[in-house]
Amino acid sequence: MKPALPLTRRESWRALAAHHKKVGKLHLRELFAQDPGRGERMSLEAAGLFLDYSKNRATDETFALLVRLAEEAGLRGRIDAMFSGEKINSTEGRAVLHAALRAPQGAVIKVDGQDVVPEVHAVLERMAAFCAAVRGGGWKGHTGRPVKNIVNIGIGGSDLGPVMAYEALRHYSERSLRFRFVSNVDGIDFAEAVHDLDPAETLFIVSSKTFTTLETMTNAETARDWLLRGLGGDRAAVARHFAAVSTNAAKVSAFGIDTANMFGFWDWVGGRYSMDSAIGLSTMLAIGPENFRAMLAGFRRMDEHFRTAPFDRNMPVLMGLLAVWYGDFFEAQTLAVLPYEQYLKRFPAYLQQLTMESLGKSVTLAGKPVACDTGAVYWGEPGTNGQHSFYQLIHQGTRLIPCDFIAFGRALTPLGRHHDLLLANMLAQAEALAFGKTLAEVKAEGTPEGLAPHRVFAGNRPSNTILAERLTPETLGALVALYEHSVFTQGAVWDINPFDQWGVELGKALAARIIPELESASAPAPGHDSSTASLIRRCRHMKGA
Ligand code: G6Q
Repeated sequence: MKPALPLTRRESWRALAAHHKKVGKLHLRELFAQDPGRGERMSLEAAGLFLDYSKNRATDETFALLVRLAEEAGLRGRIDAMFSGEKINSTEGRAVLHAALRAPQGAVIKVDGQDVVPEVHAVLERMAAFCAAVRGGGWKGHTGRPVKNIVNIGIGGSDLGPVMAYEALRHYSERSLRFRFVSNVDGIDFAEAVHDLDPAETLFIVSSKTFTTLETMTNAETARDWLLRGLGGDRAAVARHFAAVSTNAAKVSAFGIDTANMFGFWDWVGGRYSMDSAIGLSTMLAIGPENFRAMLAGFRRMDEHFRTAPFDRNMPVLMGLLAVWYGDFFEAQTLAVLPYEQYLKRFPAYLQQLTMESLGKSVTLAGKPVACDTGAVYWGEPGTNGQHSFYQLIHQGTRLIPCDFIAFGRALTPLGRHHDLLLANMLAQAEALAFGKTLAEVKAEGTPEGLAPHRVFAGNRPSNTILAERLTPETLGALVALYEHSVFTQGAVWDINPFDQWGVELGKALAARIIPELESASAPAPGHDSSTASLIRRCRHMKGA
């Protein structure tokens, strides 16, 4: 469904712009004073997650207007189109069906007339059988020893999800297995990952949708050399020590991997939306098939909520609309994601790809320049560490940085007072950001005149707080799906394609040209700007060429 008018000329956009003039300066102190029930009222539960969105610079009217914006953007039709397998990734001619990866057995989702759900479950079952063999010690390496180390080789979407999920669900992982993740083409990544591993006990999972990615194939070849060196050079060893996750059977087989140990997925799964496909093989090896299925169930619950809940009670929709509100009307450039949960330490990095690769676009679906700012810079670190570094700027700097706080009511490993201290800090930060401390309050504490302005906290810094009872595979699935669908909502409002990533291509192509220029014995022919040419000369000189 094509919206009739460009975004910024639509009625809802203009109404929001006028409304922003009216409420943009309202302080959260006033909003809370006017409505004592605000904290409870502006909250929502879905798929095991609780969202408090009351500390946002928004009134009931703001939310009503934002919902109108979503409606005018045709969000409902776009959601239906995604879930029914339409080729909404129009620049790549593909359906977008990560939701099918967690569809229950028996559901019917068709792509080009073909129901994809049975294939999804067939792959999940093969993954489960493989995991049972490896985890149970039945899978033997080339010398007859069971696997103790699992090294996932992949990059981007074939790495960030697996790393994040492994770290997030470590509590549930099989501790007798060691997991490592290699992504960077910098050889140090591989060297450090294997320096203390015995090849006879090591299984590599080469995770690459295309099986052509420079970094992954370079690391996979280095891994194969390392393995063969360590096991006496018999190429038959490769089949016992390598599995692949890919859509490219020919290339997997050419590499020497037995396609019986290849786990497939489909072109309708985007890299950054693939952690719940076979790309999650390392996750399943770590936490076991049952926990993996529980994670899928969490995704599914959030999918259902997103698909069916009215927009004004829809968690991903509200979070996506708030991101639009701050980015386009308050000119916020960034958004901080602050998990108060050490296991989620890689969650901000994961979200960076999900949000920024998806929403870093400047043309609409029709190829016209967008009329407003699109994706924000997402960043963050786990609390409380961030409090002792960059929170200063969030509290007292000149920029508006909306924050998402994430925490869990119960610790997975309760240790003395730790969890209460952790939660108290998170609650305090959100409170301090919203309400601040006035000059009068600072002075009333007896602060010397000259110091008082330095100790003022303006407040009015918005945040969401997401709480769940415990970090479980299911809550992780729901949390990831929450952000996936928030991204979808933002993409729909901006009328951009959140499923392609053409912006990564130019650098790749230029690197392919520079590689031989660095490696060749003779000086490269001219053909670069003077800066790049001189840097190439210097690099060649430094490596002694
Ligand atoms: C994600 C991108 C990208 C991709 C990597 C790895 O949405 O498509 O990050 O996941 O470039 O690609 P391969 O899995 O094909 O190696």
